[in-house]
Amino acid sequence: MRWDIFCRVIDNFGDVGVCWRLSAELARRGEQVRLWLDDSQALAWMAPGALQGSVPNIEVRAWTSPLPAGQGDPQPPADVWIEAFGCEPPPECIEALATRVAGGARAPVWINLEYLSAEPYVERSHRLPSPIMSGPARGLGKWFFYPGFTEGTGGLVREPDLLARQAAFDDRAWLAGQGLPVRPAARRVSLFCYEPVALPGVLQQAGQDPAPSDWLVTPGRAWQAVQQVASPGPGCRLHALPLLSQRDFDHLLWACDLNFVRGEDSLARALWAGRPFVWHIYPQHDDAHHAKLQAFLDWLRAPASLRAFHLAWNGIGPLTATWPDADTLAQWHHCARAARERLLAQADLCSQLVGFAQEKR
Ligand code: TRH
Repeated sequence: MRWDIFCRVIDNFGDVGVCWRLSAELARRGEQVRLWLDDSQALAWMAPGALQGSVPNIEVRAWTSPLPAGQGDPQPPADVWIEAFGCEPPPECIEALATRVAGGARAPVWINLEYLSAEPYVERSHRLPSPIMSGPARGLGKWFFYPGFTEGTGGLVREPDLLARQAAFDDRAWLAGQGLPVRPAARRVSLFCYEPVALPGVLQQAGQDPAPSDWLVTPGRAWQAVQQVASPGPGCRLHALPLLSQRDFDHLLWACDLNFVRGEDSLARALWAGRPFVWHIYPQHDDAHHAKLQAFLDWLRAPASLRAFHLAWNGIGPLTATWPDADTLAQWHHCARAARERLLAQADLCSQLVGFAQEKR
C-alpha cells in the first residue's frame, strides 16, 4: 500500500525519531512511504542518506506552509494517511482529498497515531473512529491508533532482526570504533535526558563510588546539564558523544550497563535493549506526566529502588536518587529483561498498522 505520513516537529528529536523509524520499517516491508516533514534537519544525522532519497520505498517531502502549487495532491494518492501525534495534514492535501472524494474516489484510511503511554485511557481509545465534523473533509472519518505496552494497544516498532543484531553485537569493538573508553572494570552509563533535578546528586555519588563509571553523554541538553555540575569526583568520567544515527544510538544502548533515556522513542529502544534503564519523561506544564510515569512504572513492575529513583530523577517527590550498587543494578536488569519478554510476545506496531489499514480499506 501507499502511505502518506505527516510529521510536525514540535521540539526535541522524538517527532522525527518516531516517524522515521516507522517509515523505515514500513518501507523495509515493501510499503511505499511518503514522509512529510516540516523540519527534516534531524534526519541528516539520525538517518544518513535519507534526505538524499537513498532508502528504498521512502520519499521525504518538505512540508512547507503553504505547499507549492500542485504539491497538495501527489499522484498516485495514498491508501493510508498517518497524522503523527495528532498533527493536522497540510490543508492543501485535505482540500485535494475532499475534491477527489467528491469525484467518487475512495478516501485513504486516515489514522491519528498518538503518543506512547501506559495509561488506562490508551486501551479504551485505541482503534476508535473519530468523525471529522468541520472543514473540507467534513463527513470523512479518522481512526485513533495508540502505540503501547500491552495486547490491547498498537504495540511498539520492532524490527524483526533486532534481537539477532543485538546478540551479534561486539560492544568493545563498537566503543573502540567510536573512540570511546572501554575501561573493562568501569560501569558504562549512557545519558540522554532533559535537565534532571537529581543529576548533580547522582553524579556526586557516582564520583565517590569506589567502582568507577564512564558516562557517555549525548550532545545538547544532556551535555549542557552535566556542565552545570561541579566536577563529580574521581570515580566518574564524562565523555561527550557526537549525534549518532538511530542505528548507532541502539548500539550505544546495547553497549552500556545503565541507560538514561527520555521522551518516547529512546524509551522504546531501551526496552528492546533489555538493559537497566531510567526514563526521563517529557515534563508537561500541568504535571500530566506524573500519572503517565506512574502508569509506566506499574506496567514495568519496577522494584521499589527503581521506582524511587524514577521519582527523584523526574523531580516528583523529595526523594533523593540513590546511585545503584551492583545488586540493585542486577535487580533493574532483571526487571528490564522481564519487561522485554512481555513485549516480545506482542505484535509489533508496523504489523498492527498494516493489518488495521487493510481491514479498514
Ligand atoms: O528527543 P526526545 O525528547 O523527543 C520527545 C518525545 O518525542 C516526546 O514524545 C515529545 O513529546 C517531545 O519530544 C516533544 O526523545 P525521544 O522520543 O527519545 O526521541 C529522540 C530520538 O533521537 C530517538 O529516535 C533516538 C534519536 N537519537 C539518535 O538517533 N541519535 C542520538 O545521538 C540521540 C541523542 C537520539
